[in-house]
Amino acid sequence: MKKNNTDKLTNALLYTIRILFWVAFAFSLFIKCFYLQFTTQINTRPFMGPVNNNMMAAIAGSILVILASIMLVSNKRRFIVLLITDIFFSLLLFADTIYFRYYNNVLTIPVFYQIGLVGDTVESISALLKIKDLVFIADLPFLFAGILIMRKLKKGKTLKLKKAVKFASAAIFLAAGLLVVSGSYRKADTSLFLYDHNHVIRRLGILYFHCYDTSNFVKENFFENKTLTAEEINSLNEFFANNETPDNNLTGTQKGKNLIVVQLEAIQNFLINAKVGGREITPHLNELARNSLYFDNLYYQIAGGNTSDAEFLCNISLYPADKGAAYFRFPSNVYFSLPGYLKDEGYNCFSFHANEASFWNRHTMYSSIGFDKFYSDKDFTLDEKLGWGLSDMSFLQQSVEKLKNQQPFYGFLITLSSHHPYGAFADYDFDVEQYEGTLLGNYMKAANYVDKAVGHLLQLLKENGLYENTVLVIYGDHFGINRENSHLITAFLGKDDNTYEYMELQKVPLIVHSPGIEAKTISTTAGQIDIMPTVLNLYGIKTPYAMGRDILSTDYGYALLRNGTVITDKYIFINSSGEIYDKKTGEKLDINEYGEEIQSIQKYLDLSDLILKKNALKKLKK
Ligand code: GP9
Ligand code: MN
Repeated sequence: MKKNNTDKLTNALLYTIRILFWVAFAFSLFIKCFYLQFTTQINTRPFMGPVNNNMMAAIAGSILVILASIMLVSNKRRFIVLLITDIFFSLLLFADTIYFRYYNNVLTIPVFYQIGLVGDTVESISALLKIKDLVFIADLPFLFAGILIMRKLKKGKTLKLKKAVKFASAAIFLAAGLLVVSGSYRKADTSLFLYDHNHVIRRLGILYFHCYDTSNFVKENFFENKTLTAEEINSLNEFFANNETPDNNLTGTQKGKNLIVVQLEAIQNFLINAKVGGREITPHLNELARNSLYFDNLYYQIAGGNTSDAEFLCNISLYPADKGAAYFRFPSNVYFSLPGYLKDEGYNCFSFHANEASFWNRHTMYSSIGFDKFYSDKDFTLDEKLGWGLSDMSFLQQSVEKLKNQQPFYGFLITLSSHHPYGAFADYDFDVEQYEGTLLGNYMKAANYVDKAVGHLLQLLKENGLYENTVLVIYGDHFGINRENSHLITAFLGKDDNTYEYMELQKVPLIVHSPGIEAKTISTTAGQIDIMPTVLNLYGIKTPYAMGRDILSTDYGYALLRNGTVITDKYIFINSSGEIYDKKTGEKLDINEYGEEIQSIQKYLDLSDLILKKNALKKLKK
């Protein structure tokens, strides 16, 4: 009788401890996630608010899903698995937090591939630690004690959970978890997920993010056949063999000089030399264009990666990814990049952009392609705010300060002030006459401001003794006025609003300036993909794995856009409609005359996709 009572008591105690163990696991995991979300400032106070509530619900739902899967483990191992899972998440969330304090990003699977780089940069993890981080291990002594007590009470017996109970409870937890997470997903603003991992974490929590990152990685890496066939290798080798850069009269003339490449946000080519009310919109760029190599027939080739695609085209000379952003999908591929080539020549290579380092996954991509350091928003003093953040004027000033003692250098500078929708320039002092208060008017004002900033940059280079010894490359990343509103530009320019004129507006300026280079306007049709081979040839550096060409070494130009549209010196072929226009007159042409050439150019997209999806340059590398 007495023994029976003791057994009952022991069993009751055991059940209580088991339940407490589950609760402790779930609760402590929630607290750790919560701590991460706020200590990183991915989420901000007040704790209660629509975004934070939704994030917390998603974390709770994710924990329910984790609990459901552990319920399926055998009776014997279930609590040990719970303990191991707890340790796993403690380590992961702790590593995320430490990594975030340095990089403003949590860990992703591609980052694990570059862990060597991380090791080099994070000199001392201890400097990043905070006493509060003990929260990541605070529960462990209790869980260990729980395991020991349960062992003792069980005395070798295994208390069995009936199969039906086990599966039923797992199913209930799983259904509840998925319901909560999908509810949160529906409520979350997912529009920014494409640009920045931190937006995913802010809205759906760190656990959802790791699941999202893992599934993206698995999809990209395990469900795609990555083996290159002999035929694929041949077509790649053949393409690159035919794409070698010949020498021209400027080859090697800029060897040893510094390089500054400025990517201007949303600056289209029609702005160059355009006037409003008799005033030039971009007087500094116009003057610079007159004194430089000015490419006035260069098309932007961006796709789903927008600004980051322009960077990718310029620094890597491959086409952007077929969907999404190459910066997110293929950051750990082998690339032959502008910073990579210049690093081999002993250059110090830096990228500058006064926005969050995580935006477009820049931080991961930049370290992967060989920039020594990425100066992001945290590295700049926010002494003048304009639009999205630090003003271009101050950005360029601070960037030159950081660059000037690092010669020989390659500085890649991305401006930000002239980001759509240009409202920040509504009161800016530049008279746009009848366009005052309109989208186009504000865009012109923004362009005038960026132009002033470029003028300031030139002055800074002169003041700091860098002008003579630096090649300055300036180009626009993509359109500033979207398709829907492009009739505003054609009306301003006094042109018809039709497909041909719209296509002619999809050009960005490219200016290559060096006191040693004679000025010339080059109207060969080209794309952003051609920037790297063109610029590096000036340094005497060949680019055997670039898909672009040196614009100065060819007299027949073309630009292939990511949507399959092909523009050559002769025609503009619109892939979506099959229409073809004479490049100079806009008259319709007969597609049959050019079909074969168009198809052979369009194949380059397949080759570029092959390089990205199968990491082909790793295999071709001699
Ligand atoms: C963000 C900036 C703008 O950092 O480069 O990006 P966008 O919206 O133009 O792609
Ligand atoms: Mn942009």
